[in-house]
Amino acid sequence: MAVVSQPLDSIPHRRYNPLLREWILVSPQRTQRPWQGEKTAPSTVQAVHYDPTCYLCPGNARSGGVRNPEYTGVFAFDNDFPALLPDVPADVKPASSPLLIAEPERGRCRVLCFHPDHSLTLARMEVLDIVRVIEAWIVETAALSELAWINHVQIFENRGAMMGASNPHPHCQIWATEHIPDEPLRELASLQSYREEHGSCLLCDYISTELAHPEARIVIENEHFIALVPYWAVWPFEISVLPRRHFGSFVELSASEQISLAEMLKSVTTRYDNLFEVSFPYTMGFHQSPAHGQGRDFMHFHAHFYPPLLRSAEIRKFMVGFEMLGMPQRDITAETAAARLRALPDQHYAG
Ligand code: H2U
Ligand code: ZN
Repeated sequence: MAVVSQPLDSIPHRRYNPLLREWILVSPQRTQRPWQGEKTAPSTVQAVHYDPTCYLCPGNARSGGVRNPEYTGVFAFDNDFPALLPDVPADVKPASSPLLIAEPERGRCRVLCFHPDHSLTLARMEVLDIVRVIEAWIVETAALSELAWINHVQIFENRGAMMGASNPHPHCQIWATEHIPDEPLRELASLQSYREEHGSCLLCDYISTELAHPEARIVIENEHFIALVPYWAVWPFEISVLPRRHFGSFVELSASEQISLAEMLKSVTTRYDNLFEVSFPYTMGFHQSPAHGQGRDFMHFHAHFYPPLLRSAEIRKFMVGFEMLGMPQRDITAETAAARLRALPDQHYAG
């Protein structure tokens, strides 16, 4: 591996993602290029607290016909249009070729409403209400992990129409699967081989490296969590949220870590909204240990925020071209993105 002696903020270079064991191309000299392509209308902060047509608001009928209760806190239900089902025949018809491989996949899909108020987002919710959401994530993780045939619980939020959210009501999805999906499986493999080679946790060591130079990529620190733009970030304003303590899953969060995580989620999403003064779109989700033992000691619990916006509320990054055929690429460096996010106020622009 070549050592780069020039400052990385001026020359094209590639950076290694040790969690996914892949490279990403960084082209900081390219940030001034003109844009005449698509501009997407930004999502503004919602003003409607109850929408009679919303299938997630309290008391409303969902599209399958079931009526939501008049819930006052969080509300979880089985997805009416689940991608996975608990009962699938155990075997499929044998393939005619070893290159045509398929296997049944069982799972359960849940939807969790964060709050009865249709207008809210994590950024504009009270910390204690976000703690209620974290408690629900713990309950869902524990209940789904109890199923002997479930091995992974993936919690994720698609925020904003740009990221495919079907509804602005504050909510997330939970997909529990029989197999560990590829992304966390790759992370687990990297964490395991790093531990075997170095005797320590890759993410614990990465946190120490970042804490030694907090001015580089750390955006926010609180008592138990750190939010940073990872050295190998792909999305322009990508953030990882990492606990200082090594643990694997939601069910291991202490009471004070739950409050710290709630504060961190509010701070990260508030800064995101403040960046372009819009309701900032993203996909975010948590990676946690597998449900039944395997890799339990290796996983270091964390959240990934993958936001698509690039230069303004209207200009998004597309993962196309070289990125589909070659490798991921970014223009602004992780350090520039972190400095911009760090400089933003912790108070939401909409008050
Ligand atoms: P997204 O906004 O991330 O798409 O999540 C909303 C989920 O809610 C989606 O998976 C489900 C959709 O299947 N849903 C219901 O379960 N019931 C409904 O009445 C509408 C939407
Ligand atoms: Zn609603």
